[in-house]
Formats: sequence, structure tokens, C-alpha cells
Amino acid sequence: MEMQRQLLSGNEAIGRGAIEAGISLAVGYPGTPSTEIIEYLARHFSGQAMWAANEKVALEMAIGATYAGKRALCTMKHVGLNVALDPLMTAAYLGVKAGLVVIVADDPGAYSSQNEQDTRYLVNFAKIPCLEPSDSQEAKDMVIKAFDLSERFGLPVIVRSVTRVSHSYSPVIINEPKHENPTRIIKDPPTMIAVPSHVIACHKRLNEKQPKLIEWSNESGLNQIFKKRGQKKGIITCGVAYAYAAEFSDDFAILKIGAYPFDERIIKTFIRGLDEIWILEEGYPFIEDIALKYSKKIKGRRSGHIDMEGELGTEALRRHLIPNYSIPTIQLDAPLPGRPPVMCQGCPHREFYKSLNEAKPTFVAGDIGCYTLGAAPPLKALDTCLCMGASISKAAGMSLQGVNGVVAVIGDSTFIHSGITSLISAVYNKANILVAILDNSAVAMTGHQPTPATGVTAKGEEGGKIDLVELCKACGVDSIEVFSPYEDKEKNTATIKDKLNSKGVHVVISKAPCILSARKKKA
Ligand SMILES: Cc1ncc(C[n+]2csc(CCOP(=O)(O)OP(=O)(O)O)c2C)c(N)n1
Repeated sequence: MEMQRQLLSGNEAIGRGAIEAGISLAVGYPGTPSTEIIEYLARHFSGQAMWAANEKVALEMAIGATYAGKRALCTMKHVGLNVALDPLMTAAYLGVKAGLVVIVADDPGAYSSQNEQDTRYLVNFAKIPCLEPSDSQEAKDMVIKAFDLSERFGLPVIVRSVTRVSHSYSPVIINEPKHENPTRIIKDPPTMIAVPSHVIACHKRLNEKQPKLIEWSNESGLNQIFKKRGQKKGIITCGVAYAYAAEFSDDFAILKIGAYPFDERIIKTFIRGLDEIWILEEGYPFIEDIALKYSKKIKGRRSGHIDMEGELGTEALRRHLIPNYSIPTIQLDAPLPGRPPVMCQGCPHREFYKSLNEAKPTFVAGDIGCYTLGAAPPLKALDTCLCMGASISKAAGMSLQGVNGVVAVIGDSTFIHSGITSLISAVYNKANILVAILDNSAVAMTGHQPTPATGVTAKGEEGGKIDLVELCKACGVDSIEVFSPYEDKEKNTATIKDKLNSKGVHVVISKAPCILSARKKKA
């Protein structure tokens, strides 16, 4: 094959890496900034690339594929790993039977997320390795390395990306894909059945792997020192922050961390002879807390030199690293207006909220999706939003304390992701709530991916189709009504009012396609 170079985003490069590593399955749940990995694979991988109902299910499906001897890729955003943490923790104990790589994309600055948590702490907690790329080429190479590492140690491996790696484009060399592993059904009870009698032995095996993982990371070449003679200042960095730090390599020696866990002695070696050491890492001060054990000259987030919150970004770095740096400013006649995200004109959620506001609920527990934008003026329709699936459970919790007139508002994808079990729990515990499922037949917030209720797969093919009405009925709700948010709004308000004043768990499904996906279909 002739050498070929392509301009790929980090997410596309991750997808390409997975193809070249010989995966048989790619499965994930949408979430910015990770979504485009499965979308790329759905277009470019002739094998299986699919969406699961949530991240936990995605990871369990990927683990299942490894029990058939196949390599599997699983993708999610950072908060998705909280959902998938249960299988991940124990998969580390049991080990995997073929390469399993989990891509977790963090969102420093929380541009599209409910928090800016740092995946490296969960990696550490699970005692598994993690690789962290700084550009698209590294993203591809590290995915391939991660599969080999996973098979060598029999462990799931995480590749941590961040928004700026996932969404930035840089050239990537394309190579021939490896052949997929042949199917072989694996049975090995002591390493596949997590019952108490096996746990201690599994945990011991996991602990015994730890020093070997450090040896591997030492030899991997992924933790590197770049130091020129006479340099007195240094930067310890990782991921995309390495790309920023590299701009200062004339003045600063650089230690780049690409593989975790790493041998802390590399920090001791690096800081020798340096008068000032900056720690540039997106996320929480993970490396900094280790470095602080070895030097008092460390400057970073923990030591108060860089803000603890928000994205590091390039501007902040220039400000810190170049003495007397002044930010060039452009004089404007008037300040630019703020442009917070808003609901689209004609969005069906907007019309639903108008009817809901007219019904004057006591409290509205929102959830995560485009409909969260209903919290903003002029609708001001929501009183709370926490994490995916929490609306129904929070509403039930309030109702069981005697608060009447509580509504949970949840999207179709979020309902399938983690609302169903909350609905069952509300019915079981005899809550008095109204659940409004805003069914726009898409995961609109993350880019109009299909859902199990649309019956279309990630590849755009016909899949199984889940009927939300039948599903709610099967959960035992007291009543269920479907209406269009555009039509007969007075009647919709009357229906909502009636359900708010009734005992039991009631569901209304406000059904109308997302205005953008409907337009896309027409075009
Ligand atoms: C645990 C977790 N996974 C993924 C996401 C990313 N995400 C934000 S909203 C959303 C779903 C939105 O779809 P839906 O509920 O159908 O509402 P819509 O945006 O279509 O109105 C997803 C997947 C997240 N915030 N948290």
C-alpha cells in the first residue's frame, strides 16, 4: 500500500486506529466530544459500529465481544464513564480475553457537559492503564498501542482524549488494517465469574500487574524528556497541553507524559537542576499532585498559579509563561453580545414548554438534552437538572415527601439511557408524578443520532424498534397520552393539568420530530 496521509480530527483518527488494530466491534453512546468516533466508524468500517442504549451497556457489549476472542472499541464522554464504572471496575479484576479499548473524551471547560471531571482519577481507581494523545497522529498510534497493551496484560485500556484533541484536525499516516481475530468462545470461570470466592485472587492478579504496567510505560517511549543544555525552567505536560508547551521548548525543558501509570522517577530525573517547573495539564492537578511530592518549585493549579477551574487553553499559558505578556486587544465600539445556546426556532420542545408553563406545575425536574435549554428565559421552565436519567427519580423523591404537582421532563434518548429504571421505581414506590417524555425521534443535543425508538441503526440501516408507549405501559404507569406539542395547545395544557392533579404515575409523550433532523431529511 502506498503511503497515504489524511487530514483527520482526533476522533476520526481514533476510529481509523481502531480499524487498523483489527477491531470486530465498535460500540458507544453519543456524548460531546466523543460522538464522531462511532459516526466515523459507521461510515468507514465495514464491520460492526453501533450505538448502545447507554455507556454501561456499551462497555458490557464490548466485554462480551472479547469473550468471543474479538477486539472491541467502546466510546463515551467523561461523564459516561460514571455510568460505565460498575462493569469497568470489575472487568479490571477479571481481565479481558482480547483487546478492549475504552475511549473517554473529557471536556475541560465543560463546553458541552454537566461537569469537567478528569478521567485519570477513575483510571487510577480501576488500576488500569491509560494513554493520552496530544494530536490526531498520536491518537491513531495510541489506539493501536492500547489494543496491544490490553492483550499483553489482559486489561481494559483507556485512551483519554479531550475536546481539543477530539475536534482538532492534523495529518495522519494511514496504514493497512490488521486482520480481525478469529472467533473463539472462551470459558474460564475463575477469570470470568466475579463471585466472592474468585474476587481476592482476581484482585491479587490485578495488583501484581501494577509494577509490570509501570515497566511497560517506562519502555514504551510515551513518557519523554526533551531537555537542552543549560535550560533552567521546565514544563511537565500531557495530552493537548503538550502541543501548547512545545511552543515554548526553546526556553523550557519538557517532560511529556503519554502513558499512565508512569514511573515517578522520571519526574525526579527531569526536575534535577531546574529552578522553576510548570505543570500544564488539562483537567485536575493529577500529575501535579505527584510532582509536588518531589519539589517545592512546582507551579500549577494545586499550587495556586493557574486557575483550578476551566480549560487551560493557549492564552492562559502565554500569560503565565511569557514575562510581561500582554494580551493583544481589539477595540470595539460596543461589546459583543453574549451568544448562549438557545432552542431552535420551531423546536417542538419550546411548544411543549409553553403548554407546561400554562399548567403551572409546582416543580419541574429537568434532564439532559436540548430540552434543558428550556431553563433559560423567556421559558424559565425548569427548576433542576443534574445528570442523565435523574429527572424522574428526583421528581419521585420530592413526591414521596408529600410535594404534589411535580413534573419530570425527559427526552426520548435520555429516557432509554437511564429513565426507564427510574420510572419503574416511581411506579413501584407509588409516587404521584407526571413524566413528560419529549420524543423528537433523535439524540438532538449530540448531533441527531438515531435512538432505539427510531428503529434506525448507527449505520442508517433498519434495526429493532422500541415502542415507547408499550414500554411505559409495561412499566405499570397509571395512564399514558401522546400529543403533538404544536397542535391544540389548550388541550395539551388541560391534559397536563389533569395529570398533575391525579394520584399515581402518569406519562405524556410530546411527539414531534426535531426541527433540524426533519429539515435534513427533506433536503
Ligand atoms: C452520561 C452522559 N452521557 C452522554 C451525555 C451526552 N448527552 C447530552 S444530552 C444527551 C441526550 C439527548 O437526547 P434526548 O434525551 O433525546 O434529548 P434531545 O437532545 O433530543 O432533546 C446526551 C447523550 C451526557 N450528558 N451524559
